[in-house]
Formats: sequence, structure tokens, C-alpha cells
Amino acid sequence: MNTRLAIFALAFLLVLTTLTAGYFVVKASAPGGSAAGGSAVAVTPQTRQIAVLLTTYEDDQGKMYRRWLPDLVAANAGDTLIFRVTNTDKKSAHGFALASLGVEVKVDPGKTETVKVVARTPGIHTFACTVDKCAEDHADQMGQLVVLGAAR
Ligand SMILES: [Cu+2]
Repeated sequence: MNTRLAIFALAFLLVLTTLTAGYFVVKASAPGGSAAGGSAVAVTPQTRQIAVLLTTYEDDQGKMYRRWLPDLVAANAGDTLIFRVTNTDKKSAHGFALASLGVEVKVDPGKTETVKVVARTPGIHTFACTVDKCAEDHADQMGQLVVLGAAR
């Protein structure tokens, strides 16, 4: 009788251990999961240099477009971002502003300006031209900075 009980207890412990280990393996491999129970993936802040152009192009009908290239930039919360902003438009000055992060710089035709900012706030931040009436498509000169990170 005692032998049967010991075998049952051993089998029970084996099954329990396997299930527990399986739980932690699944939890750790799930997106955003960790065995410690956290929900956010911790990342080490980095310094990133990002080259952004206010670029111009002309369509088949001769219509001019002025846009940011790239118009979508990603970073992790806490990253230090060094924007190298170049204005390739030979006719007009443009401005680069990330209003929600307190960035604003004016860039003369053909020039490059450097601006540095720490991406403290997770979320989607819009960047836009600040030189009103720089061109007829001034309002379309926009892009987005996506700052990844857990909201606190
Ligand atoms: Cu502009």
C-alpha cells in the first residue's frame, strides 16, 4: 500500500512539475511576456541618428510635391534622437517641428540642421513644417515619430 502511495505521489509531482515548467515556457515565449510576470519588454535606451529630408518631386503634369523622407520614424522611449534635417527644396526654407517633444528648427534651402531630443513620451508624435506659406502644399508636409514604450 505504501509503495502504491509513493508511486502515485511521485507521478503526481512529476505531472505538476511538467505543467508548471510548460506554463513558464509558454509565458516567456508569448509576445511581450516574461517568466518574471512583467508585461513590457525592457529595452536599453540608445542614441539614434536619423537623417530626414524635406524632398521635392514633380509628377507627370508638372505639379510639385514637397514631403518628408522618411515620413515615419520609430524609436524606443528613452532614446536620444539626433535628427539631421536636410532641406532639398532650392526655392524655399522649411521648418522641422516635433511640437509635442519641444523641437523646432528652420532649415534654409539646400542646408542641413541638426537637432537633438530625448524621446521621453511613448506614443505617436507628428512632425511638420513650421514655415507658413513655404509652398502651396505646406499643410501636407507632415510625418510621424512612433515612440514605443509602455504607458505609465
Ligand atoms: Cu515647408
